Amino acid sequence: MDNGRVSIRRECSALIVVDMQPDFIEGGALPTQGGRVVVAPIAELMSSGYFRYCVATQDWHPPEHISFASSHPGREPFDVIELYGQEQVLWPEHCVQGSAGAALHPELPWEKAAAIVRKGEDPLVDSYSGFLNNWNADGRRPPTGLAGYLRERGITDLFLCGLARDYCVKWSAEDAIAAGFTTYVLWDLTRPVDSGTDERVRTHLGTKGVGIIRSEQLTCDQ
Ligand code: VGL
Ligand code: ZN
Repeated sequence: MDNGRVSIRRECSALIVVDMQPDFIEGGALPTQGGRVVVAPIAELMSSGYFRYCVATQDWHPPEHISFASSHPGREPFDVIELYGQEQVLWPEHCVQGSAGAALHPELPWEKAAAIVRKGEDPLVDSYSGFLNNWNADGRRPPTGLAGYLRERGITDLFLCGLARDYCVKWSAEDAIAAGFTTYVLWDLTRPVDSGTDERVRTHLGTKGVGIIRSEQLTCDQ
């Protein structure tokens, strides 16, 4: 599959554009490595007509969100703490609701998006995945409703791109597979916060059954 063509079944396929927001691009509050590079090719894919739907996710935190290091006195960004019995990375303040860094990236054709799913709005719960929040105080991961939205529209195949490869794309892909979708990550259209994790992320997703492909492999028959 790695070198071959991947044929998109348009009628049952959606492109999921994860967190394409200025804060995750160079110059932003929580930049990925090379995020700038994926903007133009993602714009092209959104406009390609290859997918029945494009759906976007948008990281959307209130000020003083629990994932911010600044909300934990004495902590620094990228410290790891335990929160509700799980590991929580503490982040620089990013994607604060209404800020320029939280906007959908101005160079992408958002008029093509059928839906935009905001996540991370609960002040006390982080959310990497577009499908499920991270763990809450009750040890649950509340759904965003995205799986139901896609399922009700007859979508079975998902193609993920966007930022960040090692957090929101990775978690979204895992939850998509667990929810029963045939799931691909367009690896070249993602970029990580920490590129040191690339091989681990790729292997982990592959083990879960996620197809790791390059955008140049895509063909659309219909
Ligand atoms: C993300 C860390 C914190 C992401 C969001 O979009 O990957 N990473 N919030
Ligand atoms: Zn966030």
